Amino acid sequence: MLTFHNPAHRAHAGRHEMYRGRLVDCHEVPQRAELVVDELKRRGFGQPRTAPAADMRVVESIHARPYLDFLRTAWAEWVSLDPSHAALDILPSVWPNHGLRRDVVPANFSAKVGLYAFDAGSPITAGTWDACIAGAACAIEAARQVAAGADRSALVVTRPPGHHAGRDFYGGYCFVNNTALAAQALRDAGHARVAVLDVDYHHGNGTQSIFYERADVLTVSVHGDPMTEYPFYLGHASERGAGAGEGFNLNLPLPRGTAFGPWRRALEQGLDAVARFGASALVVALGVDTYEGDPISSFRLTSADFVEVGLLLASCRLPTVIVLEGGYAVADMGVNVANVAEGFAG
Ligand code: SP5
Ligand code: ZN
Repeated sequence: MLTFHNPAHRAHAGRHEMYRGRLVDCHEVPQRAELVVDELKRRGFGQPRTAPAADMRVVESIHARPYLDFLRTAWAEWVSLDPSHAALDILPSVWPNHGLRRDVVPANFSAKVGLYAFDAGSPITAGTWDACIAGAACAIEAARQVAAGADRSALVVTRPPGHHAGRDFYGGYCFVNNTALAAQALRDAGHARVAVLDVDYHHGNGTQSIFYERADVLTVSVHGDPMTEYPFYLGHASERGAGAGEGFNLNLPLPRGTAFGPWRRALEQGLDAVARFGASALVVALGVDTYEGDPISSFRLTSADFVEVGLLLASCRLPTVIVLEGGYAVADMGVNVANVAEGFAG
């Protein structure tokens, strides 16, 4: 298994996220990726690779240009409004919700933040763009290496995560959709049918929405039921795709408290769908926030279960790119991700 890591990830370091009327410490912290890289090295996966600069043609085929321009320039604009802003994160405070226009990009900075953000838990900081675009580069390069046959599989250790980010929106700690970029890069490298299997605790709403009307990329997500779990407004079983993409999205929501047995049966349903689709390559959105010790999630997978998750994913026997998404039990994160990698590599 090839491993990649994002050398710029530390540049994204949020201070606070809004939760129930308070600003609380961010869950999505730099140490998450550090501990994963450390554990992979300890287990003999070798020094992870880095990637050449992101191919912006791929990035612009997944994200809208005005949205990317906003992400790239947001910090400079924020600080230019008032130099004291340099000590603060960017968080939205107003949104174009029901009955308000989304088709005009306002000139006001706060209004732009609200246009592109869908929650108040995803701070933009001085280095957010640098971290995101370096992560995108890793995802694209991993896909290209796997498509070229350099190895059967690759693991991309990056942050911030990406699966909640859509064509022109961010949220859920995600800004640029690394998983979607890997899938698109596999398509561009000649794989006619690519499957995305999202095993993060949270529904991959961004990835679903990016590919919702496409028949060439199957999206499957096993996640906490959005009736009670973030991101709440997408991820129901009734969402099956639309237009040409009808039948090419599968959601497998599970109740709070789900243990490995029923979770595993849902994953097997997802794997069956990948096989029936006839994918020639697979992208796994790997969140380990399904872990019993996760502070913001409620499934009950153990560290040992993650070895079996890796085995199950490998049973597809497809060229596979695994992209790191969530997981907030920081101290156990390295072990959990490395367990998946070891289970996969056999
Ligand atoms: C990639 C990913 O896993 N994103 C998850 C985003 C979840 N954001 C909402 C979490 C609400 C956290 N609640 C804080 C509880 C403090 N006790
Ligand atoms: Zn998650």
